[in-house]
Parts: sequence; C-alpha cells; structure tokens
Amino acid sequence: MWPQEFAARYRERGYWTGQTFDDLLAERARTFADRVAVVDGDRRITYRQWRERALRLAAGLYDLGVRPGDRVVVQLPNVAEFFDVVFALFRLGALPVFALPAHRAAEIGYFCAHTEAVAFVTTDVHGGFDHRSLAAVTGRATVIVAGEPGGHTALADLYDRGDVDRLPAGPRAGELAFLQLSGGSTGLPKLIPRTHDDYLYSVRASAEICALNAGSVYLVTLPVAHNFPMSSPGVLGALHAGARIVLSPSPDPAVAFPLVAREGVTITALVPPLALVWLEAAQRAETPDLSSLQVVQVGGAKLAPAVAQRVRPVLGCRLQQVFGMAEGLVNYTRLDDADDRVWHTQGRPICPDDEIRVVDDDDVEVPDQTVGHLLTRGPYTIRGYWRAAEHNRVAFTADGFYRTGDLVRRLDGGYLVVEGRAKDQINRGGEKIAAEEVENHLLTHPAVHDAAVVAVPDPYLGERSCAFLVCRAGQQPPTLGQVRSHLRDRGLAGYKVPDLVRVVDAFPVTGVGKTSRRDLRAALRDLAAAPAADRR
Ligand code: OOB
Repeated sequence: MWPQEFAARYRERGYWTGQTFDDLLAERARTFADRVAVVDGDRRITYRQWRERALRLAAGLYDLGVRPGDRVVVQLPNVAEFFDVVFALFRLGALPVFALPAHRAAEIGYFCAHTEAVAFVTTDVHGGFDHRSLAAVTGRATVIVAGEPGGHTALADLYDRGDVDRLPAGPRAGELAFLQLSGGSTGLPKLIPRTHDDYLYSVRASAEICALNAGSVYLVTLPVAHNFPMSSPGVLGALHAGARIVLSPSPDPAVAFPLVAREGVTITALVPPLALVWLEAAQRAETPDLSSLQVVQVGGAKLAPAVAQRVRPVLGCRLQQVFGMAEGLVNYTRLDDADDRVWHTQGRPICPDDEIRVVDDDDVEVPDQTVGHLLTRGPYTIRGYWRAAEHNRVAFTADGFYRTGDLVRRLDGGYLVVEGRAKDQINRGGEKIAAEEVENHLLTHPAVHDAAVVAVPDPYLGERSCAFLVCRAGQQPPTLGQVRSHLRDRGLAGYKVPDLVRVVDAFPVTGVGKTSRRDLRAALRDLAAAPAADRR
C-alpha cells in the first residue's frame, strides 16, 4: 500500500475522503430514495431498494459465515444481483474477487485457491454454459447461485436469512474493498487490491470528467465486473451521480439499441471492435432511435483514428477515448477537447497528482513526443499486487511507479498516445491474454515440446493470438482443432484459446538465448504477406 507520506498527501488534497462504498450507497439511498437506480429487463430497482437488498444480503452472507476480510469470488453476468452481492460484501468488509463470465475452471479454480475464498457466487446457465459445473474446482468455497441453485445455496434464500441489526461494524475507507483482475503477462493472473478511498476517488473524478448527473442513463454493455464499465465512470460513477444504470445482457446492437431507445441512454462504454459493430448497425435503415446518446466511450484497446472519426456522424454523439488499467491510472479525452485530440490521443490522466514518466529501456526519461515505456504513480494506482512480492519487484520501480508495459508518446498538455506494448500480452479486442499463462497450458499437451504465444494483427479485433509450437521428436503435431480442444478441456477461458497454430522446428532466439517473440511476430507478417499458394 502507499507509504505514509503519500497517504497523508492524498488525504490532505481531498482525494481520499474516508468514505466507504457502503457510506456512499447509504447516502444515495437517502437522497435519491425512490428514483430508479438499476434496470434489468423488466425489473426496476430504486436507490432505497438497492441499499435494502444489499443490507439483507449482507446479513444472509454473515449468517452463512462470511466474515470481514474474507474473499468471495464473484462471477455474475450483467444482472441486478451483481449490485446486491457486491454491496453486501462491501458492507461486511469481505472482499469480492471479480471474475469475468468468460472464465472457466482453470481461472475460477485458481482464484478460489489463491485467495482462499470462502464463497463463490455465480449464475446458473449463461451463454450456453452451466456455471454450476465450476463447483468442482472451488475447493472449500460455498457455492452460491443466482438462479436455479441445482443443489447449491440459492442466492435468493440469503435475503431473508440473517438479521440486519446484528451486522458487525463495517470496514474503514483505508482498507481493501475488493480484488480486481490484472490483464497480466505472467503465468498466473495477478490480483489487484483496491481500497475504498483510492477507488472512490477515481469514481468521483471520473463522474465529473464525464459530466454524469442525476439525469444521466448509463448502459452497461461490457461485462459489469470489468474496471471500465465499473468505474470509468461506469456503474459506480452512476451511483455517485444518482444516475440510472441500465444492464444490457449482451453488447449486440440487436439487444442494446432497443434498450438505448427505451431507457433514453445517455452514455455507454465500448471496446473498439464493438464500436465498429455499433457503427455498422447504426447505419442500417431500421435502427432504433439513438438520439438520447450524448457520449460513447471507447477504450480497453487502441481505437483507430478512422473509426474514431465516424462516431459523431454515425451515432450522433460525442466520442470519449479512455485509456485505463485495472491497476489504477485512467486517461480520458475531455468532453470539450478539440476533435483532433479526441481522434488521435488516448486522453490525459484523471488527477493532477497522477505522476507520469515516459522512459527508455534504462528507465531514463525521454523527451515529449518520443515513444517510451509508461510508468505511473498516484492516488488510485496500486503500489503492488496482492500477495505477489516477487513479481512486484519487477512490476514496480523502487520508488513505487507501476510499470504499465505500455509504450506511449506524451504530447503537450499531458495527453498520451498509445504506440504499442512491451509486455507479453495479447490485447484481443480489449480482452487481455497473458502469453505465458497460455504457454503453460500448451506445454501440458503430450506432443508439445515448447510453446510461444504472440499477437497477430487483425482488422476487426485489433489482435488475435497465434501459438507457435515446437513438437516432440517423433510426435504427430496437433492440429488447430486438437490444440483448441486440449485447452478448453483444461478449463481455459475461450478468449485465451489461440486463434492460430503454427508448428515450427525451432524458435528464433534473442542475443541471450530467449525465445524472440518479435521474430515470431515478424515471421507471421511475412507469412501473411506471402502469396496464398506459399502459405502452409
Ligand atoms: C482496461 O483495463 P485492463 O486492466 O483490462 O487493461 C489495461 C491495458 C492497458 O495497460 C493497455 O495495454 C490497454 O489495456 N488499454 C489500451 C486502452 N485502454 C486500455 N490500449 C490502447 N488504447 C486504449 N484506449 O482496459 C481499462 C480500464 C479502465 C478503463 C478503460 C480500460
């Protein structure tokens, strides 16, 4: 966590206010009592009901044995129960661990084991997958199901099970509120510890930058547990502003556009491939009325300027670029920025006390306009991953700057342009894949001697993943289909399963003998450039 002098400064400057998430919800429930806070299908939940549901569920979870400081892995799609569960845990001072709906046995098993989770909250069937089957990998954790419990604990039963008046005192704002997932570049996903104080600062400041107010209507298009729709300004920003949150079960325009029209949505957040899909869909004749939209935010991966320029003419609203990370730092283009900035930059930091360093390979600062590694430190950027002392020594500088792994150029006014990445990660349309994590799974295949996963440029997703394999002598190389089913059988989330497989005799190596991912990427480019007949 932050050294004393920094914590004192962040409090003194009013960033950290001592408010907890439960304080915030309690206050909003008083102020906005009967205003609708959350819309999920036909369900409309007011601010007062939200708080009541959260308190009752907190009592139920307490009765079940969940205690302050306990970890609870939460894997819910975009449903109203997400807010009940998360705010119940906030009230208890138990820590939600935010999993994504796409995660499968490999990820969920690891999160439960690594965090020693006491409970796992999930749904019944979502997107054709029975999440209750994950109970097999959750160890000691009690499995709680929103929906048909199938022999597990029904979330619905917990609302009437405890005694709200006997809840223990809540947490303090300087304590941890939750663990968020890192996109990561390492073999095992890292967990990001965020406090009430630091996260709520970013939420308040984001709500202001994005001009949210009680009349705003925020559509949750991306998975709600991701940092972008959660807090940039996202659903928590909406709560802060007393705005309305509308949950879309799918980002598909066929589902989301009618919700925009019906609920008068004013703002939403998209990743670049979705922005493309929305732009295409909005140009069709029979499109629902999207005129309520004021701002469409795009972030999570680099947005091409040519696509950025289409947002206003096609969707009839402003574009805001968002370059953020679950570790902390978030950059926004501002709503009153000139078009040029909005189209060509990824914005500037939230806070005057977000310290930015752009450095060369030796950690020496480079001049503005020069590409370098982005390092950052500030009032809502973590100083270390949760229980990862060894990794923290490389992921942070000695003086506490987080090494983002992003290559950026700084312009005047502190605006940043993302120019690439130095971390071994694939950004598949905003979904992050740690190369090493997938490689470790590939190495378990009996025919695989060595594996390297790299990014391949893709016109739609930005990047896709390609697994290069060196096979064991005398073994038949596996086909793409065999590799994919091997990884799925190991319970790896679908988005991490390689899109392409290339079998090679040996990997190119760097000067010190490490696998050269750069050369592998170049080999793919050569392959793509070669005439079709030459491809294998
Ligand atoms: C968001 O958070 P994460 O933790 O899933 O991923 C962070 C990484 C960044 O380090 C960068 O590599 C990439 O995603 N990224 C972008 C970007 N926004 C994120 N790369 C280029 N252009 C952008 N606009 O992705 C996230 C968290 C909060 C708000 C928005 C995005």
